[in-house]
Amino acid sequence: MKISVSRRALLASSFGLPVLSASAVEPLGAPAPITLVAAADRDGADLSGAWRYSIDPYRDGLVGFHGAAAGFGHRRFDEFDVESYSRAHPKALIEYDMARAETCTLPRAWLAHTQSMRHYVGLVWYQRRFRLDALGARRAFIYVEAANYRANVYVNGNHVGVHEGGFTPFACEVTHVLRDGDNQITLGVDSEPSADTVPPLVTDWENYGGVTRPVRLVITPSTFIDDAWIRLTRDGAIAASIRLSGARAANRRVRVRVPALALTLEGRTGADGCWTGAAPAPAELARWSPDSPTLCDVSFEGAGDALRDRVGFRTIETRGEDILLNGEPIFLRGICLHEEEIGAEPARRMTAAAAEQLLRTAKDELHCNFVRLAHYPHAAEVTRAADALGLLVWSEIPVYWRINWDNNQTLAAARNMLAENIRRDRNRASIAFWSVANETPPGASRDAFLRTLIADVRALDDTRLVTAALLTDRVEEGGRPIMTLNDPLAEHLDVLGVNTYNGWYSDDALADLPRISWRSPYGKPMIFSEFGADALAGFSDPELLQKFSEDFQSEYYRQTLAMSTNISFLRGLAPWILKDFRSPRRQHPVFQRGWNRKGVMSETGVRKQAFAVLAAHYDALRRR
Ligand code: GCB
Repeated sequence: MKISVSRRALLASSFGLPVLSASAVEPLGAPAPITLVAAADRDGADLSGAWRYSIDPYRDGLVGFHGAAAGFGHRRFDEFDVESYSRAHPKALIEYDMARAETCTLPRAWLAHTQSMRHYVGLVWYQRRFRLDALGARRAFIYVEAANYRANVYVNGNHVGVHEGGFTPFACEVTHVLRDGDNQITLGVDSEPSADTVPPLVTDWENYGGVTRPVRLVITPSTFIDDAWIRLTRDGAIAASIRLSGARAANRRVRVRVPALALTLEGRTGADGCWTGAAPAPAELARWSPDSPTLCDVSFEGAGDALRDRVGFRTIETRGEDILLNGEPIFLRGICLHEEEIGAEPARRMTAAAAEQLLRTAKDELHCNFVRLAHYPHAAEVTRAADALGLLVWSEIPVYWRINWDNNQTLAAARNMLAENIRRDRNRASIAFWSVANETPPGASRDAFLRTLIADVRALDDTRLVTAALLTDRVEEGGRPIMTLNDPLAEHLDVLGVNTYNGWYSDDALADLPRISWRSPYGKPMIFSEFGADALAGFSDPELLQKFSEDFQSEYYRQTLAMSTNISFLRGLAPWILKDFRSPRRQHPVFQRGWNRKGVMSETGVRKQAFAVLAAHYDALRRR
């Protein structure tokens, strides 16, 4: 069966117009920014490797000392050979020379460049050269998978884009500034947070300034498939959407094929270059699940362009207090992760191998079916690995703690991150939840801010659930602690996340934890999106059960897990956290030394006692 639809109303729900930019929220129907889905598979060049770099703590390369734009001799992105120019013009004053600056390897956070960069916060310039063979009538883009936090991009001396947000990809078109042959690219990456950024000044993780994911030169046809999405809808259809970008995007034939299902959807794009089609899912469709992570090859074709992907089909929804995967109730056996590779000196270099190592530990050893990717969008390698291994994913943006709820630019930045994250990962079957916030105190401005984000998720992707990690109230009744969900946002979410640290951040005796009762007036599923306690791997203190001992942590796990079994509306667990992670807030000189020690394994992968406690609990749950 072939069905084709091409109407603005459908497109609004398929591509989630209006489209957002970091600087402002564009009006309905404004052209979308370039998404460049599947950028890594296109022609072009991976610009990973050796780059020159130079720090610029006073932002001399951007702004003069009286506030005007930086002048000649300061602009690191200008394209000329400083050394030969200086010889030819002996009176010229040039206070940088990128061609003779230090060399580093990208991608990775700059703390790995040299010891002196360990705590650097601010602007760093990166530069390298690359070759291009005849572009002809094709288009070219610089695609940056992540640069933390704000990045300016220059090619051959031209400013081609600026991006805010350290965890999502962006593309800058460079078709008209490239030359056949030798070209120069310069990135100015500024890691400095402020009260208005997302995340804001204070978090509980290492900021990892730098270019942490690959940068690519991407070559496309003049009109190309910019966005392509396929999904199983809750009413049992396979729907697909394509958006073409380019001068000839309107009224073009497009086609989506899933050979394993003998399924073809085809039609023509509308005036805006968009098309959506749908057909009932074939009866033989093998649905993706953690137990059976079936992926199918999919091809998207149109305007002479073609993309491939491997996609799983499944539904995720709620019914009362249940979460249903493919129509069946599921309990989520999860664990939280930061984007930090295993090792003594991580540099947020999340290769496919590093992602697989982390996720396999969760899946094969802890018996997880779920991971919470805290507290920002993780590398695409992670969600790809989750698809392949069979792990449901909670994906979130860094709307964390003390956001400036009243600043429209902050809201625009958060909306843009959310949209970029969703557009990047809508084809990943593993993604079950889009989370809009972590531990934010209720209030009118915060509620309005987060309701906007929730509405954006629903417009961009109606096949996932919306969640957030909420704060809770605590009262004592008859000497018994009662934890209550009391947040107006809960009405707008599908699933309620709760981070609970009784016994770690409260002085409850561990043995009392199972007596704590939980109340929710919302009739919705709840997940413990965090619980945990610090332990230094190898530090044992069975007598005293001192905090930071493995014995304390494992007992905390036993008692918290016992508490969890008494909560009728609890549908999942994601303890904090798989691995110890860097956090500048944590400076106990014996136990922490800059690491948050709530991992069930150390930063180098040493399993703590709590690891086995959690694994045994999950093993028992999965056998039920
Ligand atoms: C939390 C935060 C998480 C922290 C954790 C902790 O509630 O969401 O980012 O790292 O607690 O260790 O205190």
